[in-house]
Amino acid sequence: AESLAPHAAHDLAALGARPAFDGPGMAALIAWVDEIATLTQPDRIHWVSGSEEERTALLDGMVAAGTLIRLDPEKRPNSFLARSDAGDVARLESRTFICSEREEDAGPTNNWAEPAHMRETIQPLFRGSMRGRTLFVVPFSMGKVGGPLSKLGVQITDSPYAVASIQIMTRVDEEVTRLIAEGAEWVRTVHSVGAPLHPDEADVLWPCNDEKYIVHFPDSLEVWSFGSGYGGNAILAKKCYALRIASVLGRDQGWMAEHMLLIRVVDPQGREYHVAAAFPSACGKTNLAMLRPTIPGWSVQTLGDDITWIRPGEDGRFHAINPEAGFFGVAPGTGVTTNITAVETLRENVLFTNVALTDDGDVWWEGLTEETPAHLIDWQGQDWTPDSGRPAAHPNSRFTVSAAQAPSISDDWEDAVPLDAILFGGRRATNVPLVVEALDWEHGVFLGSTISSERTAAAEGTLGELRRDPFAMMPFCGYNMADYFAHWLEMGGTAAQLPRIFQVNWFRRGADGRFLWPGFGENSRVVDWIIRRLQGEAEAIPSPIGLLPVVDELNLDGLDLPAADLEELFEVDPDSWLAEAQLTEEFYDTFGDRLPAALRSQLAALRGRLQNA
Ligand code: GTP
Ligand code: SPV
Ligand code: MN
Repeated sequence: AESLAPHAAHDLAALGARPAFDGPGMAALIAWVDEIATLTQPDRIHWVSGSEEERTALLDGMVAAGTLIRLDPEKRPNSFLARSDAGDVARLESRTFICSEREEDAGPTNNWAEPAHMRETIQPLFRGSMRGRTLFVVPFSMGKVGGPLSKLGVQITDSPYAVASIQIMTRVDEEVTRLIAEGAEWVRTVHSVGAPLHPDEADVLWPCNDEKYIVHFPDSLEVWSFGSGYGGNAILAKKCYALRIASVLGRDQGWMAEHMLLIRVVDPQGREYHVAAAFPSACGKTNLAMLRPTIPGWSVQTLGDDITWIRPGEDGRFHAINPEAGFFGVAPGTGVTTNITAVETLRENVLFTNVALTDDGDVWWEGLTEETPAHLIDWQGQDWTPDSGRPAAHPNSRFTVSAAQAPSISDDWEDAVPLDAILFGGRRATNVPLVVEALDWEHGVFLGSTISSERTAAAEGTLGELRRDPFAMMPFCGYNMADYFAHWLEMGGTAAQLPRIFQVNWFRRGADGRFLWPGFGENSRVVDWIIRRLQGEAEAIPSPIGLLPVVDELNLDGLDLPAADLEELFEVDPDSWLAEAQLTEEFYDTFGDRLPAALRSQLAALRGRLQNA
């Protein structure tokens, strides 16, 4: 392996020449790269082409450097394990900033700093930050290259791990550079791990910096990220661009960028429906996107697992795409019994981060198999046995894999689909029933605005604590959330046939603390009811919080669900809902006058219904 190192490095260095495209946009791109290189002082500049040869050289180079561990090719072909620094394992909301010109445009839920001031703060950090490293220029397309709903961007990064990840998560293609050269619009994103190397200084396996900034300038369509190499902090096309920046573009241009999975549901008669669902981080999007129904006759095809862009079409319907090209999914809990589709997707060509390594050169995480291996190397590279008293994989350990590789992926997954239903959900141990249908669009927007969820490992913070996460967009909305609510209300007037809105909760618990609903594949029973509602074939009964299934309308054939559990799953307790309404009012108050009046009316109407219940 040692003799491979210089060879691989040479191969990579031999690639990476600047593509020779002409056109009005090329000079601006070159000038921007020059400007960032002057600031960050890299040793080399590599223009990423996206070729196979380049990808192989990049991965080989990281294996040689120790950044990646190559898994046993017999067990997991062309797959790799990365271990991050223990202080760099998740998104950092406290270090994430929306630097709009005016503070009120960022709103009370975002960290804000005056743009000029923020530029002054981060410039010194980026100054010389790429010394001893390679600056990669990565052109990417969100949505298929040249597609009608697609958008372009370029990420500059000094992290080869980020390059390898972006290649899976987006379409990295020289064709993007050609379009930019021709004058297409693009978003500028800059990323540095913030760990310059002095000559002769040995690199660490996961370079990063204690000081971290994830900064968005929505007015100039720029993202600057410093100090972290992990996930959404480093793959800037994902949460930073496709949600925070894109949500601002959507507000201004009349479309929506949402934290939603996207699926096609096929009913037993072969009729197709498209469903998008917004659940907060680590609350089941990837799992629902890969749903394998347990009820006969139904099937689900995957279109996307995290982000959906939605536009009103000329046919009076909303049309949706998944702008991503891969899945950056939570590993723990992904197993043969919970998400067999994901397990099959992960057979080869996977970049794993912070999972455990088995003694035979494969990966493992909690929940992958029922049996726990007797010995592992844990996510921090330490010996691990089942009595170590700590998880072997980090709770936010992840897999990065191409979407096309999922056995459930639909043949036309890169094309836009008309949207039939939107689901909102979260992790709620109490109060929220298994499924409830909104009365209309405005009530649905109200439901979305009230989503709360128990905190997960996907971001820093205390696990389990209940927090507000409206539309699952709290950490991802690039502008004032009150304006975002207003945008949703307005979008309701832009289509003749709006998607119907539902709220779901797979996570309600009994008094003894166990989940009342089996979840995963059994969620198809809820999807079945939702689709039959769209068809006008299932009945619902009004409740103070919305429309509930008439219980014998829910297909529970073959499910061993105690009657008491079923009842508890749909219980609506007026007192605890009134207490929740109080919390909603307090949350709404944080937006002051900017909160749309329609939402206050919805809250008043809810209280009225609860008081009469
Ligand atoms: P991000 O990628 O962080 O946005 O998360 P996600 O919304 O895609 O969540 P994911 O599907 O990865 O699920 C997160 C965790 O919830 C995993 O540990 C899953 O096993 C668990 N989970 C998903 N669906 C269900 C369900 O229906 N019931 C229960 N009990 N757990 C679930
Ligand atoms: C999430 O936290 O919602 C993720 C992971 O999907 S990250 O891309 O890191 O934001
Ligand atoms: Mn996910």
